[in-house]
Amino acid sequence: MAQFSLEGKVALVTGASYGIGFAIACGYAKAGATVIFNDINQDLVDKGIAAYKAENIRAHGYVCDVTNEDQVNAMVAQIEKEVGTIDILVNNAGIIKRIPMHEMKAAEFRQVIDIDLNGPFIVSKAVLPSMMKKNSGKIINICSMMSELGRETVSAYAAAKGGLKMLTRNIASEYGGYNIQCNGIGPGYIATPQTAPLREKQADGSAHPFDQFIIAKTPAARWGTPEDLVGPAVFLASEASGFVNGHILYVDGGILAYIGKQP
Ligand code: NAP
Ligand code: GCO
Repeated sequence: MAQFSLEGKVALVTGASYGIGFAIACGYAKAGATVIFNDINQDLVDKGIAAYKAENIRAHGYVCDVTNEDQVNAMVAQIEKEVGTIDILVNNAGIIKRIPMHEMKAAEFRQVIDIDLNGPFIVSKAVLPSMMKKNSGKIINICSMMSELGRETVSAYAAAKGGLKMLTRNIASEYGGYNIQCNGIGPGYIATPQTAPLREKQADGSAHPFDQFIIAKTPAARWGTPEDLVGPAVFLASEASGFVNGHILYVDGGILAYIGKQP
C-alpha cells in the first residue's frame, strides 16, 4: 500500500552498523528509502557498508559521535549536500552500563545519559530546521522497557530512556504544527550484542537465569529479534502514521501487559 511506502525518502539511522538500527535501516531500504547511517569510527562504518552491501543495499555511512554537536552538525550538512535533506531520523545509537547504582561512578552515569538522551536531542535539533522548512518530517526515538520499568543495575539507562520518552512527547508537542511526527519505539528484550551477556549459556550449558526470566515474562515466550521491529519502524516512518504523534509503540511480545508465568 502506497501509504507504507518510503519511496523517495532519505532516512538517517544512528548507530546502525549492526543490531536494531541495521535491521530498521534495511527495512527502510526495502520500503524504498535512501539509507544513511553513522557510527563512532571508520572501521565500524566500513563494516556497516559491507553488511548493507551484502543485503544489496547501497547505504551511505558517516563517522560521527552523536554526543558531539560539532560532528553531528557537520554530518547533517554533509548529508544534505551529498544525499539530500533528511526526511526520517531514527535515534537508535545507545549504550547500557549494568552496574548497581551505589557502585556506579557519576562519570559512568553521565556517559549513558550523554549517548542515550543528549545524543537524540543533538541529532534531532540538527535535522529539525530542514524538516520545518519542508513542513514535513519523521523522528523516531528508540526507547525501551526501561522507559516504563526499572530493574537492578540499570539506573542510568532507565533514567535516559525515561527521559527519551518525554523528549519524544515534547518534540511531538513543539513541532507537530510543522507536520513533523515524533514517536518512539519501545523494544522488549531483543537478541543483539547489547543483550548478549543476558543470554550467555551457563558453565553447565544451562540457560542464563535472565534468559529464563525473560521467557517467563514474555507472553510470546521468546526474545525478540531486530527484524520484529522493522514493520513498526516502517509504519512510524511512513505516511500511514501521519496522525500518530508523541506515541511510544511498545514492540515487546506483551511483556508490559503480563504479570509473568507462575514459576
Ligand atoms: P547495540 O547492538 O549495542 O548497537 C548500538 C549501536 O549504537 C552500535 O552500533 C554502537 O556503536 C552505536 N553507538 C554507541 N554509542 C554511539 C555514539 N556515541 N555515537 C554513535 N553511535 C554510537 O545495541 P542494540 O541492541 O542494537 O540497541 C540499539 C538501540 O535499541 C539502543 O538505543 C538500545 O538502548 C535500544 N534498545 C535495545 C534493546 C535490546 O534488547 N537490544 C531493547 C530496547 C531498546 P559501537 O559498536 O561503536 O558501540
Ligand atoms: C537490560 C536490557 C534491557 C534491554 C531493553 C529492554 O539489561 O535490562 O539490556 O535494558 O536492552 O532496553 O527494553
